[in-house]
Amino acid sequence: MKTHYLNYVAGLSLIFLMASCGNQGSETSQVLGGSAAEQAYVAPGEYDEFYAFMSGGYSGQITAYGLPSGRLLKEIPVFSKYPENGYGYSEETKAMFNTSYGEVPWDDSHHIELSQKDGEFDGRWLFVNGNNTPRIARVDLKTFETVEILEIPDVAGLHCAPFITENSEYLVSGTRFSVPIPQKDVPIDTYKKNFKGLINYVSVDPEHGHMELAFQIEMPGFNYDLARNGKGKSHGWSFLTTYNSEQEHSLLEVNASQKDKDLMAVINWKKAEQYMKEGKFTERQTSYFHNLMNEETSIVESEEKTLTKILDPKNCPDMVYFIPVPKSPHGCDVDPTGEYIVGNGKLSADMSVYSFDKIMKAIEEKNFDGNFDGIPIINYEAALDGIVKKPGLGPLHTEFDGRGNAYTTFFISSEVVKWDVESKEILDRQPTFYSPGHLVIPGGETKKPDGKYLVAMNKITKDRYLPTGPELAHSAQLFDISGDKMKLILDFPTKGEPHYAQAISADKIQPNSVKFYDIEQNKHPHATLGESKTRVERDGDEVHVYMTAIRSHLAPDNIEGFKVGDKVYFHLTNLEQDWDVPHGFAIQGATNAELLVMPGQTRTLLWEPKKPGVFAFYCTDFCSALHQEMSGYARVSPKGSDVPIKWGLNEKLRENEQAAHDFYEKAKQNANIGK
Ligand code: RUQ
Ligand code: CUA
Repeated sequence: MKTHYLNYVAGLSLIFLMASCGNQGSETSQVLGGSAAEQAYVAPGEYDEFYAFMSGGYSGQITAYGLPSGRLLKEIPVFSKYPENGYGYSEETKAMFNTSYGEVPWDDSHHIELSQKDGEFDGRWLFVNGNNTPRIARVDLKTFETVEILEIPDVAGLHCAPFITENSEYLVSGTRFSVPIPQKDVPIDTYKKNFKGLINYVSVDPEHGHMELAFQIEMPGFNYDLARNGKGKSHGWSFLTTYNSEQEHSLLEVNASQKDKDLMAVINWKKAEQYMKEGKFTERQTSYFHNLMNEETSIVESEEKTLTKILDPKNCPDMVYFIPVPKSPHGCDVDPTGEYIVGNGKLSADMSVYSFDKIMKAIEEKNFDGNFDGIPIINYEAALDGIVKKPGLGPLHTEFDGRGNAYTTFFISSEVVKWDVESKEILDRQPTFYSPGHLVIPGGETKKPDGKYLVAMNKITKDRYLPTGPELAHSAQLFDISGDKMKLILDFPTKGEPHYAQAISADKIQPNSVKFYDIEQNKHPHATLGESKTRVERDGDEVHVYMTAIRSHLAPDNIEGFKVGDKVYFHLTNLEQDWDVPHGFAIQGATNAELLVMPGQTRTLLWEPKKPGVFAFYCTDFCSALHQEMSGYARVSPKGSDVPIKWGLNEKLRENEQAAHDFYEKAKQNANIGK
């Protein structure tokens, strides 16, 4: 009964939508009432079934949403500084933004990749690329914090990244723009002679997740766009779409669309590993930064690296091939069995589906149509499994449900199309509002998709929501894909412009969340492990304040003896050990941001007082009923004055352990009122 009704509703909605393309916001909301809304409804107090991690595009960050509710759970700062919690402003995290260009506090994040084991998500880490200053970041899903950023040298626009292999061996990352390698001052019209593209293999340490640039493959000067790695039988291979095989450098919209077919790169990375072992690489001097949060001190340590190892396909036979793909390909997706590779030509009317077995056979039989720069081009027909005929306009990305179906987004005709991977037959199509880029099915790029939902991430919003000035909220649309036909069940705004997302069952992440922070594990050199150890130390113009926070006071809370021109470092240790009790710290006149200090952690804020007076500081996180009382004063005297350093919470407490203990107990009781 219910399904019938829903089908009827879905049909109706289609009619409404087709009837008016201008302003259908109200019509869709009418037909989306009732049972469709119920499917996405997660009652207050209940949890979502999935986490969806969306890249933030030009926000440089990641957002975590719950599915099916579409509720925004958290914004995780990655490539952009984030005053909300002091990421990039605290002394401990500043180094996360170090690059060979200096401190770069912003980037453009596109592709989320969750770590995998045996071709399934394991819920440990999340990787994301920074396009503009080529970088890859790692987020630890125990804490939802960015813990590592690795710069990738000698590439430009790291768009084709960081695509993961089935045991997280590598993050395959290709350059979007080819550039002179090594960088040098040459006329742009020497493109064909001087410009090259690098495909980077970044290894991931299986125990700690640490990234390392294992090797780079030097390729012709195309634009490397997207990639996927093989799985199951095709494990050990990477597939990367390229455009601009014309090798043009101006007006690409015309000049890079001349040829009927571009090329997909097919890389045997196991072979590449073998060549690396045999020493077939060349080394080159360069510069790139590796920034890693030390787990014990929680301080980011930054290191400049100066050497890379490069493999040249000319010296490494059987490592790289090309296959023709019709008309400016974009997405490149491998089905859960590892047999089918979908190449979407943006300007092609059809979609080409390749067979891994056929590719292998063609390679074995040397069924090549010449080569490009010595790289063999596999015969198109020999590699092709079949064609999806006239599926829609502007195919971009494909994901799979694990039941033999593929789902492709069509940017121009603004729809999601479901088709049968084996028969290539089209099974269903549903409109999206409007122009979807990526789509995501939980586990949709793994061996075991959770084919219950699909989220389309739309590029053009127009009339979906109440207007918010010229920049409208982007929209994500949730479809139920458990039945034969897709059903639109929810529409929610997103932050930034999400490019890609990955979604994972909550039970792979939720149990691992760190809940207790042992203060004894804090090895920060400026940690203050107990209120009796709080102090203020002057060293020339530098003053170090060793401060603690516990509900509901900061210690010390009265400090005198600062002088104009000092550099004051507030090292704040949060003495709480239970999660959900961060404390914040802000002081008037600071020119950076606040600190938000997690339980058991130490964070440092630099304050440079500019004028004499008495300045207030306070906790910024409403941590208890007496949060408003969690404050203090800093006295600043003129430069050269002789006011001595002096601090206190309460002199009696500092000298008398029993009094201090009683005070904390009382304070904690007060703090728990109303918590
Ligand atoms: S791309 S909208 Cu930046 Cu992944 Cu296709
Ligand atoms: Cu601590 Cu408010």
